[in-house]
Amino acid sequence: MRKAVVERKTREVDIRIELNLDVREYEIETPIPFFTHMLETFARHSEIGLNVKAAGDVEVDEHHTIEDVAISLGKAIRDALGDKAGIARFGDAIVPMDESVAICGIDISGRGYLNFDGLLEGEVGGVSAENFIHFFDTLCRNAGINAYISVKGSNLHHIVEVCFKAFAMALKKAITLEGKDVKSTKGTLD
Ligand SMILES: [Mn+2]
Repeated sequence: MRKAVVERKTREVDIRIELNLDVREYEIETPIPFFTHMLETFARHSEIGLNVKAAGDVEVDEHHTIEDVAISLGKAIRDALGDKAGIARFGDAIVPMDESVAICGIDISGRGYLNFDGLLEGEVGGVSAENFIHFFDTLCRNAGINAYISVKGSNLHHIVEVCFKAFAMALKKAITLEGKDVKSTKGTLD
């Protein structure tokens, strides 16, 4: 089974994530409603089974909670993928959302790197939008995913949400099982 459980308790956060790449149910609880909305969007469009229970020191600000969910989610994806045998490895998506559009390409290479092209400035749902670039960067580094995200638009809610949709749809393709071998001339994706 391609699944993982990650728990992360620090002085700033208390997070538990259960992830199953091969079921579709999700339940997300965080103290930041807009972030919950984004994680639900991610789960829905990646079709990854995801149970997130996150508490954090949002009285400081939202940064720690968003960052540590990204660390935990990234580790859970990496754990659940195991040796990555049989996965498509690459995935892509071009997703419009009203006036906004995002392009995402993913390579589950084992090497975490985010190439983000776009402007996320301002506040949405009480969250500074730059936290979402940090979210994707932290997620990619902990999951061993190389992602390119390009986004433009004028409504910040749409701009952030369409990034989550495009990332999720590209990841859905990349984790799809299509064979038995590790898709690399090196013979490994670690
Ligand atoms: Mn929305």
